[in-house]
Amino acid sequence: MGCASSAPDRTVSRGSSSLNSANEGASDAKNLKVKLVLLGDSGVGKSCIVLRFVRGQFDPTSKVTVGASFLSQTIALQDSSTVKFEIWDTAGQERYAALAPLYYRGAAVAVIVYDITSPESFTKAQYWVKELQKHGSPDIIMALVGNKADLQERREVPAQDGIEYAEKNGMFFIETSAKTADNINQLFEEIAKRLPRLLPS
Ligand SMILES: Nc1nc2c(ncn2[C@@H]2O[C@H](COP(=O)(O)OP(=O)(O)OP(=O)(O)O)[C@@H](O)[C@H]2O)c(=O)[nH]1
Ligand SMILES: [Mg+2]
Repeated sequence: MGCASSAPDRTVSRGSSSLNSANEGASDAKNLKVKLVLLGDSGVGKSCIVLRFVRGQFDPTSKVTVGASFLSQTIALQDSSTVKFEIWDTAGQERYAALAPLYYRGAAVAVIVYDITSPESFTKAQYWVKELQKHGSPDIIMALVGNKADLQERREVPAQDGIEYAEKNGMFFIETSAKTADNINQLFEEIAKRLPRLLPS
């Protein structure tokens, strides 16, 4: 079973406040809805990151994503506002590369993932950053994610390389592990904090 396998579209609230279901369909000042796309080489762990975030699970036996898969998750922030992430988890295999614009077009957030044990995947992440700079929304929020941080002994991409590349490109940087859950919620919480807020009417 792959990490994205048949995970249902679920809404879960975290933190002290509960969801106001009447507001789920639309964005307002307190309840944002954002389109988020994950991009990156095949095997870096995109689907596992989503599965960990949405269902709190990790599946070590993985199937590649075909085309893309969609899940959503709502988080409650400390100020009692909520953010509903509508997540497009794209397929990293080269044969699906031409489909990517269908998913990143109109996305408010792009999460670009590499594997800290794979320099090739770091190069591929830089390709996606450039592609989004050329063809993504001009105000897109980009996060650079070094995943598989649990595999320290096999690390080939120094954290400093990720930090520097992200800084140069105005991105937020974090290292995660979908396996241990390290920094997975923090990734989405940090993104939520960076979203432009609608002014209350
Ligand atoms: N050790 C470790 N393995 C991970 C981690 N995240 C994912 N994996 C493993 O990496 C493999 C690929 O994970 P996926 O999430 O399917 O990769 P993907 O980026 O979605 O790949 P595509 O769908 O082909 O684009 C699986 O065997 C996972 O179990 C992690 O944080 N640590
Ligand atoms: Mg996948």
